[in-house]
Amino acid sequence: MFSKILIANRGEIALRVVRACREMGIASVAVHSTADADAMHVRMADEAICIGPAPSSESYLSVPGIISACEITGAEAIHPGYGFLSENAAFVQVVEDHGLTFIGPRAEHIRIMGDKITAKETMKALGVPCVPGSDGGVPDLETARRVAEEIGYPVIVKATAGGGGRGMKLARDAAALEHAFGGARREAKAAFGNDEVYIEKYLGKPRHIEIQVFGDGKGHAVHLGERDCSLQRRHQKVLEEAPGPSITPEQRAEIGRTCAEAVAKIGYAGAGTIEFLYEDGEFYFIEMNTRLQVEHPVTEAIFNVDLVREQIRVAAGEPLSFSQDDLRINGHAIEVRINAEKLPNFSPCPGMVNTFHAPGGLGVRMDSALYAGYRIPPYYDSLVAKLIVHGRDRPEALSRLRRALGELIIDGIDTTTPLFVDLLEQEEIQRGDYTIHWLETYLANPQR
Ligand code: MV4
Repeated sequence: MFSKILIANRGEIALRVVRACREMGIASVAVHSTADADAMHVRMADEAICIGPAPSSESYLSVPGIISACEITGAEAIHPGYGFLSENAAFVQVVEDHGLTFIGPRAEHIRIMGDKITAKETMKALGVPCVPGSDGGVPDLETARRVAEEIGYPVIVKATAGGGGRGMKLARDAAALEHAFGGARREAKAAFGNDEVYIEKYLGKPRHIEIQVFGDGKGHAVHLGERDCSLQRRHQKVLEEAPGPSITPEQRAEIGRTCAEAVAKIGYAGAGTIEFLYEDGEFYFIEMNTRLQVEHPVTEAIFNVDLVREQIRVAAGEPLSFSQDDLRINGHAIEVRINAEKLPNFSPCPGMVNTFHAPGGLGVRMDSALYAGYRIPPYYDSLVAKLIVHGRDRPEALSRLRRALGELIIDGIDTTTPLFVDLLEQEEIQRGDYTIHWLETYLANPQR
């Protein structure tokens, strides 16, 4: 096992990794920008090193800064958290070239899943159900027309270097295809420097269901069920829950086994998330994320596992501490993302937090790096807290969420908290009856 781990991240996720390290008897090293000298992850870690100025590009994304910090402190492994360098295959290569261990999958697997066409080809070959579409890239409009006629309209044109919704264009009919194809290419070229695109059948009212998988890097893997992450605004998740309200135990077992077998076959190491669109009882693969996700705590809650501890164990060459048969779902969990944003426009709202009180009690978890007197810097992501509730069933989790939101106090800045109080009153939320489009439709029609 490692004696010291460097955490190449900030905020609540850096704190999350510090906590896992401490419970495992591993020393932790925080890195930070000059803007984060007073941040909680710096205070909570055993050691801290400043690696650059406020902009992420010169600090949290600085490969020389992070490698140097490992050399100075004697850290043997790097936990990347999410975002920043967590899905950067070139970084993983540099880490390994310096005799350090990356706590995550191999560079090869990050590379495969980072290219959406190779990800889809790989998953299809491994028996994972995919959205009908082009086999690989679509080089020209003529090919695009042929593919679209074959699969039928509406179709969606996507950038192979994309993900998270950028470089995506919908074509409702043949007349709209030329514009969509050209637009997707241009956007992809501008955003990613790569204009390769592919085409899929457009699904009109799906849910976003993602399967949590975990591989030991030696050909064994398990799944930890699904999360329903359909409640999103502009491709930013807002609320996530597990298990998915629409998924039956039989469906879970089948798609879960398919996913676990797929990642086992490629020798995948560590945590991974296989994203699906789910419509009319069918799963359609869209993308795979090769990192720990923001919403991992809902899975931790219902399976009673520590996913960060498992990441560290696997990276150190140890076996997973559970088998598929050990994994049983207990109850229901919901996470809401508390962002430092002003409603109704979700405009960033950094600044001084005067009062901070985290809710607590049975079934309540708050992952946050906030404290009273902390000034939220304007340079980074606006996520400031994740409130995760766990109950014996979904209604209990919902009432616990309502109760916990009532206890939360964040004074001095605006947050997205009032949105969740509103959402809990909506029938569709109470019933778990929502698609990927529900939230934006709700927000576009001011209530009451
Ligand atoms: C789709 C789709 C409908 N049909 N693909 C958006 C981000 C990227 N991860 C994939 N996305 C979508 N792909 C097909 N074939 C609709 C979306 C989509 C979406 C997906 C998940 C969560 C929220 C979404 C919001 C708008 C569009």
